[in-house]
Amino acid sequence: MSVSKEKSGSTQQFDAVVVGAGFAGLAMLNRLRKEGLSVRVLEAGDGVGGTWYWNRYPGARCDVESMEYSYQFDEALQQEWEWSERYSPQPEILKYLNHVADRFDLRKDIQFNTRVKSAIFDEAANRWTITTEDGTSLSAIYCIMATGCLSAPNTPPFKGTESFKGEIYHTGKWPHQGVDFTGKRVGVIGTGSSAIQSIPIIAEQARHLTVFQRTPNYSVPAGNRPMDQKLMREIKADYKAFRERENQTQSAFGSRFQTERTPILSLSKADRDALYEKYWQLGGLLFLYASGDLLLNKEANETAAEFIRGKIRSIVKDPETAELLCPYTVVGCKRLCADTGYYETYNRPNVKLVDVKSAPIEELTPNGLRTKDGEYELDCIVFATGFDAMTGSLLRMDIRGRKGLTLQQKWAEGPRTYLGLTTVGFPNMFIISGPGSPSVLTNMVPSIEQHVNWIADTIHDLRGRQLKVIEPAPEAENAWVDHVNEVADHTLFPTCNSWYLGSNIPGKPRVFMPYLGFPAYVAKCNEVRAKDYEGFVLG
Ligand code: N01
Repeated sequence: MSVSKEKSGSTQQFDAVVVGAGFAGLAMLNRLRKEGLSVRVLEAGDGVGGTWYWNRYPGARCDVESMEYSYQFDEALQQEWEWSERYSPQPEILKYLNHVADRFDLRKDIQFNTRVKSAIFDEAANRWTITTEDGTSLSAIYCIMATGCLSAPNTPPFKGTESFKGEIYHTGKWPHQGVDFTGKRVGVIGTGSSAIQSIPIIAEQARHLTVFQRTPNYSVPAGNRPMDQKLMREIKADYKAFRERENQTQSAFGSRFQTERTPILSLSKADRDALYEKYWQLGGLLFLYASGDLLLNKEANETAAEFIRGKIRSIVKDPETAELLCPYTVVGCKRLCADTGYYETYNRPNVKLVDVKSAPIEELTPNGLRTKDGEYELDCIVFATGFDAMTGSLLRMDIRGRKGLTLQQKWAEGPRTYLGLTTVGFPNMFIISGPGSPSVLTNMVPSIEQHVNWIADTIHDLRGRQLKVIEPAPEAENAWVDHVNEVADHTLFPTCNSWYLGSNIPGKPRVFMPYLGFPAYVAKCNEVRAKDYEGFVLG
């Protein structure tokens, strides 16, 4: 251990400080400990879990299959853990992460209820000073941001919010004791993944539910069911090879199903619809595997869009509501949603859909919410309004690199990174699943583990060679940012408004943030290391 955990003045010294104790922070702590580093993890919540700690809204569930959405760093762990459903519900994922924290004795190095206020690089000492909101300071050689891609909730500042006499909730900050909507008139603002998962369950409980929709989203049935025990045994019998096959897919999931190769437009309408029906029945995000050109060719995409609109019209009985629920955007351009009974919910007599595109929300009132068209009386309002994605959690802290440069200044025109892991001017700072890495376009757990391993291997190499600093070179960063954009520009992703582009947050620069293609990305990261950290300056 090169630097001990002793106190120097009031500043505790560590080799590494990790911010966040979700999937990323826990894996990072475990790996760095094995490397012999002294590590402190700082976590704002009072428990581990990150996303799965905060997002406890009714119906919260992962829409990557359970056998794929788990750690692979420990064979015994992946053999012993039993998932109960095809897609894990939030409480089970949180239980799993608590199990991991206990099994690897991680809690002793995690400081809970601790929100990081600032991280400032000291050029003379080549160390980071991390200060928490309660005024505690920690010093570390490496500062690792495991702050998550979707962890800074977006709460639109509606006029009159403070005047509303009922309760307000945000899906991303859900009360831990749960919420009982029985007998209540509930309003949900938003129709993204969080809303689409929670609406069917809230509707069952509430006296009345009003959904305020600005933009309809495409949703496919998740096809959730109890875990297929035979499949679980088969995967566990050969987990390593299974994980390797997963890593060869573009999004690090779904290797049991190959993307169809036939261009969708070469098929007759009847054959296309049969193919879409097959993927509709398969369930979940696999729908996008129905054709290789869905996100490349607008005309091809439109055939999928029309298929889903047909489904909506056949499920929702009231034609006006059905039409309002039909999106006319590119399927998958915004994150595709997976649901359990979402469209069916609009057939309930206690559910009403309100279009706030044509008549926007004007204000919250003491008794409810007013749109341009009228007032809705409500006892509770659920903000399912999403997140300041990918950069929000980083930019809400005061992060300063060389010469006092703030990350806000550095990223004023949008995030700039090398490999999504590092950024020029901020030496020895690593970002897990940062902008410019595959992150949100992949199965997050293997993506996180790939970053954790790359960072830990890099720190291992630096220590072995007694090097103190790693920082990307400006040319490498510029070339990487260009490459991320170039890859995205070959697809339909930049053609619509989505949080991938930051366009859900007023004033946020419009930049496509994730990198498309997991295998190519992993190959690039490996190549950079093999070429003695090509694109980095070591010192
Ligand atoms: O957030 P969102 P989310 N007035 O940004 C609306 C992941 N996730 O929390 O589209 C009125 O998708 C906004 O409308 P519009 C997943 O990656 C995963 O649902 O901007 N409406 C939109 O409808 C997902 O993509 C899982 O016009 C306003 C909604 O709020 C990501 O998290 C589960 C508004 C926000 O939708 C985010 O999903 C849940 C305003 N002023 C989430 N502002 C699983 O794995 C915003 N909206 C299953």
